[in-house]
Amino acid sequence: MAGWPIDPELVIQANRQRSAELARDYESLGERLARRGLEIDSITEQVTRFAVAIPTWGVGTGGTRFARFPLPGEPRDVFEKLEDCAVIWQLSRATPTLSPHFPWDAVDEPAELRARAAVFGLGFDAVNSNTFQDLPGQAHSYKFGSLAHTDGFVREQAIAHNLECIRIGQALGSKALTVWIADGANFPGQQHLTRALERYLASMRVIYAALPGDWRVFIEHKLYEPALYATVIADWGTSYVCARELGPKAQCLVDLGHHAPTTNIEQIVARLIGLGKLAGFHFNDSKYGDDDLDSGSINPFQIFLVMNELVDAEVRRAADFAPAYMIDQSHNVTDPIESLIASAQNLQRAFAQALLVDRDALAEQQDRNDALLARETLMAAFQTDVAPILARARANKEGAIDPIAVYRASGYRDRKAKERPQELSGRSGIV
Ligand code: PSV
Ligand code: MN
Repeated sequence: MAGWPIDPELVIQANRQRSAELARDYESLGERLARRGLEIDSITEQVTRFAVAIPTWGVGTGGTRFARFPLPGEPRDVFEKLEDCAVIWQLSRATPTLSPHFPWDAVDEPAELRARAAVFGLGFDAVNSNTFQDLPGQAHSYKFGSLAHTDGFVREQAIAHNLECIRIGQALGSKALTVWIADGANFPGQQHLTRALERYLASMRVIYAALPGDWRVFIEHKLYEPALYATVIADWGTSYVCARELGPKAQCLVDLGHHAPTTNIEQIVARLIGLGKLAGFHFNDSKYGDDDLDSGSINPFQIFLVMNELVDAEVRRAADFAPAYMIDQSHNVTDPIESLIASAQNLQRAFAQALLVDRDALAEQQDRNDALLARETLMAAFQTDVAPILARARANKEGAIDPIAVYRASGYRDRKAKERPQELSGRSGIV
């Protein structure tokens, strides 16, 4: 494609150097998989089709509530974010869409943004609304909530923003709105727990009614933060009840970081699939809370178990199953482009491993209550090194066999550091 941010010749040359080694590794893995009755090219073909959306906010350096350490050359507006996303897409070939956030990504002409993205072959996944912070000139504050606020004027303002997001999303070619609200209470007694949810639902009904026919709304739950005592949409149960109340176009989005550390997330995923209400994911990884660490960097087994449920649902053609895959991470100490490439790869790896699960054997072992062998069947898939499949999938689409190496060799970050002089802002926090 003309206009790639990284010279395609660099990718071709780097791939040439690695192609003989990859061919040997691929052949050897193919032989081993064949012994298990698996055809490697068909797995590669399925992996080639794996796609996950990049969050536009993810390409800027993240931070904690203590500090943010900006990286030279980080994007200053959504057009520069788009360029960074194009690098990730060019090298990984697994990230063909962006998930934008408004008003952070506000532009005068959304159609222009769409056209600029299309130059790289990029499209738009779910649009995310933001009623969790105040912006200059805003009439009403979200300090005490938005869609569930006690004051009807605040709720109206928050509803209007979501309707605006739908309008922008339509211009971008998106088909879904993700609604995460920070509403909740910091102290027992601060909020009437039942009425807060009723107010939320009443607001969401207005938003739901404005959805175009082929759109969905994704309800994103979160256990805590910034509300530290009780969050209005705290868990998948509340999210499910709201989605059911609203109707078929409302589904539940699972952000992996939005649960207590010991929660069995793959079971939640299985429940939502069974109920026909799984909207999709915000993938990330965590150790303690909503850490927003790189997908697969802490608990790759959990991601594999989630993918296992997803592949299982796909294989048995579960009803109302069309999950949207997005990443939602905060990159505090790495180059976000590298982190997002590695994360997309880790998700693709878990997907490939899940494709290797011997589902007939597993079903039979489960029916016989053979706990040990059932576990071994899953582990055989998880413990397979699928790196040659991932590399081949990328190379087949003119991506890089070793994307991080090509990215580093390209000098992209240094170039951007010169082109995008740093803005001195004291901002901290997640974006
Ligand atoms: C909240 O923690 C969240 O996961 C929501 O998806 C927000 O929109 C996103 O992070 C962006 O910061
Ligand atoms: Mn999220």
